[in-house]
Amino acid sequence: MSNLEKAILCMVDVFEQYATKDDKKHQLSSAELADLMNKELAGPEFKGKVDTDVIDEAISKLDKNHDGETNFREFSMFLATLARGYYRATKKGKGNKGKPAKPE
Ligand SMILES: [Ca+2]
Repeated sequence: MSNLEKAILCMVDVFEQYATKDDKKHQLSSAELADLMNKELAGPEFKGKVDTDVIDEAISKLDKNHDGETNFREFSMFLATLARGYYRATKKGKGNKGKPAKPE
């Protein structure tokens, strides 16, 4: 399997791993999301590169339909925002780190 295919499968697997911990199997509750963030998005290799503003922005956009739960659609957009933040931090150097993500 290609790296990109693996990445897509990983996104789905991680979502399911955390979303199925309570009765709502297709939604991440705030507790499940906090657990996911603490265990899956706290490594120094990632956190050191992506500006906390980008992470905060991604979290604030998470619950698009304001039902207190994160569905896969919302989760995938959250990951896209983080991926963009990581890309910008890696490709454009420190000078651009503090700026919010803009459409490209
Ligand atoms: Ca759930």
